[in-house]
Amino acid sequence: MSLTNNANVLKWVEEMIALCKPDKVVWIDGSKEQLEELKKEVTSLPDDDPNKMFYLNQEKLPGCLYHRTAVNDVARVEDRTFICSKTKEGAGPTNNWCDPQEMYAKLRPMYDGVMKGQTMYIIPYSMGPVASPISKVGVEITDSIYVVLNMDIMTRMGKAAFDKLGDSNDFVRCLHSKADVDPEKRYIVQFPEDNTIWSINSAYGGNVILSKKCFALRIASFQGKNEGWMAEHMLILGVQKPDGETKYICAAFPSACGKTNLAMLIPPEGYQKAGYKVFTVGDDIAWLKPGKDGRLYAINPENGFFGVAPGTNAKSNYNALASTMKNAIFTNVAINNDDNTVWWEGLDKNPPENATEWKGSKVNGKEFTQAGEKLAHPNSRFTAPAVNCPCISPEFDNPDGVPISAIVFGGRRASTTPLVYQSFDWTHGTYIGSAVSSETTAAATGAVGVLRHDPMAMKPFIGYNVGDYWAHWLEMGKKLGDKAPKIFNVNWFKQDENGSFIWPGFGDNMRVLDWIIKRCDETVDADETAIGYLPKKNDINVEGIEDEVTPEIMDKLLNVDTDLWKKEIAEMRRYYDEDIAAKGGNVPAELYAQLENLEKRLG
Ligand code: OXD
Ligand code: MN
Repeated sequence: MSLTNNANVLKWVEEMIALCKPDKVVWIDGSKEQLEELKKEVTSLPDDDPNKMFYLNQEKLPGCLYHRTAVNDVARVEDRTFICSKTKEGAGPTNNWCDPQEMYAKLRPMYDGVMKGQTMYIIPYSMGPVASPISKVGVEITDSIYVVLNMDIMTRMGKAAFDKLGDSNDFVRCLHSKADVDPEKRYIVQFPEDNTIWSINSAYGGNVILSKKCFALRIASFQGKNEGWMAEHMLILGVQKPDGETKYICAAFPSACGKTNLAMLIPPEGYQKAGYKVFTVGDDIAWLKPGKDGRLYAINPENGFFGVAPGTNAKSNYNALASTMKNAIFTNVAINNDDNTVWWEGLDKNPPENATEWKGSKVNGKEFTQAGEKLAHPNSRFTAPAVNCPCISPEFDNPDGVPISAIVFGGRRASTTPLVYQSFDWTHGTYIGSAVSSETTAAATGAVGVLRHDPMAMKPFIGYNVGDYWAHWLEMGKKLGDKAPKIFNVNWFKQDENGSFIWPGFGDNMRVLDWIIKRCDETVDADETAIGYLPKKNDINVEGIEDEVTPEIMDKLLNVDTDLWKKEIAEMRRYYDEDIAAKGGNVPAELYAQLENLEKRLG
């Protein structure tokens, strides 16, 4: 029985049934009973079934499940991701493009009958608190129970989403089939003008949890441009100060630069004693909209965390680890067969001897890791409910969102970029965002360790022309005027001559947030430099880490090397000219002007 009378939904579902030809159709109401049935079903599959999920130790990890994906299906696939806007210019130079009708014609035969002998699940979900005016509804159709169970964690899934939708046509139509998981026929396709996403031949989270990158960033960024708001690849955190006031900060870093760690930061002891607390609103995506008072408000459209497991431990991110202790799904980590729990590189120094590595072979984990092999895939993941997070913000479900005081950009840069600096204004901050670049990691397929431009950390996620996206940023700044958040840039990854990191990072990043908040409160001065406002040397609090961050190290962290910056400018000019403008991106004149001003200030 269908869960809604919405004629638009029913018509679309009928079309998709006619196309995919499932044996059975199940509407996901979000009830506990239904989800328990699905868990039973998916864990009862034969061990060699690629869709199989496993119960983990239900005493140590209650409600937790395990899944491994095909070895060629372990990350997002940017080369097979398309923005099919009506025109090529609509998608712009940062996206693969194909004419929408051509793409539909190519994919339709692949979906034709793809669910024969299988069940189609219809998943209604809300991105953001159901009651929030900023939230939006999506419906995902899938043939994968793994997707249903992940969507339950990552979104507000179930009938309430249809109730929110009413008879409106404003929902995103998401179609997923794992098909035969053939990487040559894998497609992750957004049709922004149709509010439609089609994903086929993958069963890996980033390609199939269509609420996340596909909707909440690619489709939503396009919607935001048209409707006057922003969908950004940003964490949202709140810092409660000793005086009780909480300041909210958004931060955009490219994939695997520690967004989840910063979002769940535990302040150093001195800060805790003084009464500071950090609250997580979101770890990956922010939807930002001007509120009634003219300030910029953010909601986290998601309801859980899809985090990278390796490197997560009680020290690096206690809160993330705690979030995974119940009702979580682990994908492509290793199993400790002694007690049916999970393990990954960086969890601790004791790889289990009696292990199953992520591909499914039983190995001696100690010998295996000593031989340089990885027990868990470097992009193995946990899907964990936000409610599990010990520091989840009391405002997490606030339909109005939280008012943002600062926006922070950052990336992995061994040199050039100082620990922190502040832009002169929103337009300069937009330039800084456009200049974000980082060394690549394992979150997407491709080479690791190469420097790539990743404007606003959104390169793989802007659902339209990057030039128009920058223009939209500038437009939003004009709308917000003097109520706009202040914009900063950070770099936790500066290295010394030997390639060692010189900033301790993790919880100590609180010291930088502290400076940022003081700048927002206008309670600390700064040095005006060519690149922006920099902290005065003694204004980054190093109490408790004086041995590690000596005055000499602080000099290095805050150094602005004119020669390196001149190279940076030359590279930015090349990037704007060759990678963007020459390839159909309309770089706003205001950004070129920022580049020229920066050049002049450097002398
Ligand atoms: C992610 C990513 O999975 O950014 O969040 O790659
Ligand atoms: Mn991300």
